[in-house]
Amino acid sequence: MQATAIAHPNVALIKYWGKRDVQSNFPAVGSLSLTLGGLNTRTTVSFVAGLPADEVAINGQADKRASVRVSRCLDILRDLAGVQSAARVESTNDFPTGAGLASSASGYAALVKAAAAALELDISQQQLDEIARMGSGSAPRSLHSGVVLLDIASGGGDIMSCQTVSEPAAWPLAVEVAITSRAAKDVGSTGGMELSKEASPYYQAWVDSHPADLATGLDAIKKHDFEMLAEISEQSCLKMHAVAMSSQPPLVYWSGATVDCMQRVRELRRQGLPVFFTIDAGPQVKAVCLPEAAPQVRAALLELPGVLDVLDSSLGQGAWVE
Ligand code: 2P0
Repeated sequence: MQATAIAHPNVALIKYWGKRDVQSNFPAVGSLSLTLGGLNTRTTVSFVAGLPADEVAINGQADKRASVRVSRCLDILRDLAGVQSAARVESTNDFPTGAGLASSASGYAALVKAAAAALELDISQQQLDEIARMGSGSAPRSLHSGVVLLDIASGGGDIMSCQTVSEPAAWPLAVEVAITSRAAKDVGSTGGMELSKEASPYYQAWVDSHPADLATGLDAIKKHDFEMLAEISEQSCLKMHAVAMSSQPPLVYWSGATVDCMQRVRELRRQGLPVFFTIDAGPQVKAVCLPEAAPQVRAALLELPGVLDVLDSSLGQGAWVE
């Protein structure tokens, strides 16, 4: 009744921001993401007879806040398996946790993968994607390799699909992650999304214009058109942050160093280097580039004051059982 799984975090190029339904954690928009090989979450789940309640430790620290969502995912899996035992969950990340690096995505992907294996459950990928989504809206994407599309049915009905649209070898991309802070963020994604939905005058425009952005992103991936992907990805990122910033109270996830990185990346692209930026709910900047440009991008970001480190990543595989 024990298994270990490894999952990579992911970064969305066409962003998810906002929930159609909070209870089922169903997203208001789809998303297109890259699974980030080289960054790892490793999670062991052990179902222990007689344990009074689920216990969760992240990087060796008991985490009571994560426990509610973890138990929500485990309850569904326990019901399917007809098992009642509580579980001990131990998860470690080899990258900064809770600072806009999608640790919740890789965390819940590894959790459901490990728990399903520990329970020897024979369930479909679709079911696993949906259970991972109950933990974190971006988690199903980390169950899949390369470039991943999380699509939702338009017009009601909580139907989603999540699949690889381009395998890592089909169009290799590199991601240089500029770390500008190691602190956990003040407002998490869930709170930020709810605030944006309630209090940003731009929220509905974001939702309404999203399907066209997703279609353009997909088209760019299919055509291997880097410039097209760069333009639509930067626009989706800036739209998402405009929605967050226009909430009341405003949500600003950036630091001065975040803006410096964005400017530097745009300057590099103007000079002909195939690179663009994207930023999630935190101050780190992800520079997406063609692999041959990665060393130059990395060196340029490391030169900026305020950049503490640059992590190397390339497209990786979906979560797997160790
Ligand atoms: C994304 N983010 O598409 C967007 C962009 C952050 C900014 O998905 O509330 O931690 O758990 O469903 O999955 C992060 O959101 O949020 C996220 P919940 P999650 O990558």
